[in-house]
Amino acid sequence: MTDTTGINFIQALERMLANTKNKRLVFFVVGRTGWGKSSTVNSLVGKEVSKVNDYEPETADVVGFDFEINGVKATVFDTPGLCDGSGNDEAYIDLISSKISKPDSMLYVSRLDETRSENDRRAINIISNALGTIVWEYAVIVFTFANNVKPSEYQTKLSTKTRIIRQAIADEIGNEQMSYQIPVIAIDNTTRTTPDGKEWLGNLFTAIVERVSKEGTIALLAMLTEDIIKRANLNKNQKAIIRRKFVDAVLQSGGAAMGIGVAVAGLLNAPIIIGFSGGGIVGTLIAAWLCKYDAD
Ligand SMILES: Nc1nc2c(ncn2[C@@H]2O[C@H](COP(=O)(O)OP(=O)(O)OP(=O)(O)O)[C@@H](O)[C@H]2O)c(=O)[nH]1
Ligand SMILES: [Mg+2]
Repeated sequence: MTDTTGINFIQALERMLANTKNKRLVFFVVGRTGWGKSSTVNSLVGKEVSKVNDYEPETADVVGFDFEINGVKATVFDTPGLCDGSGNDEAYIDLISSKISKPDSMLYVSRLDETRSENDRRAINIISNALGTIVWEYAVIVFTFANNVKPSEYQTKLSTKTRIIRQAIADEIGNEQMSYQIPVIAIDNTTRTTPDGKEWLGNLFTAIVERVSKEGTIALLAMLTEDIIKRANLNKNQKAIIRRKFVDAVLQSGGAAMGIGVAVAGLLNAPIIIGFSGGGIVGTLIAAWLCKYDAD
């Protein structure tokens, strides 16, 4: 397909992806030991990339593990031992900042059924000191173990816990507005649904795409294979949010300079490139893009 400026859309996408080829997406998963960090990463990826522990680790560490989806390289940094009472916070702050410069996405994991907030406050303090308050811009708050809460108490517990965590972040960073913009997603790694009967995976994917750093957006979208999109069972609203983020990223990453800005902006509404059967990474990105048409 060729747009009005004569530049082939697929070629332009290929160029953009080539620009992000050397990009390694950095995810940072934070939360107390046993609260479901590794399980959450595995739920997202759809297979076991991070080891799920039924025991408590003894030493504080920051562990990075690498994986690749659809040719896009990523590293997930996990924080076993954070706030398990054994570590020295100063040392942990140094350790985190020595291993991670700037994550593209941060998942802040806490249990929905855990009401004490001292551990959260401590974790929030450590992260903010190690990576700077800017890290909250890329954050998604994830409440695990949602099904440990009774359906009748779910909404109340969710809003209470949301308020407590956002307030703890606001107190730490001195920025209420930034804190209250962080999306909160309740999940349960043992089932597809939360106590309100809704599927959670699509919400989590969408929130991560919404919050990922500008530099990481195209790479993250290129990771969204048809498989993942199907598994997440994205609804129309979620797809619209992802499309919006994609268009913004194209416009910001030089799409305008390539002359495809206007064409891409037009794609938000125009049904095009149906029937394109390219392979590889661009093909998959297009597949992701096309998912808008089954929702309209
Ligand atoms: N019911 C329920 N169990 C969960 C959930 N998430 C994780 N688990 C279980 O909780 C235990 C700990 O999960 P992990 O994913 O290893 O937790 P972690 O935060 O990575 O723990 P560390 O690596 O030790 O810091 C495992 O037995 C998981 O199966 C959840 O959402 N609901
Ligand atoms: Mg773990």
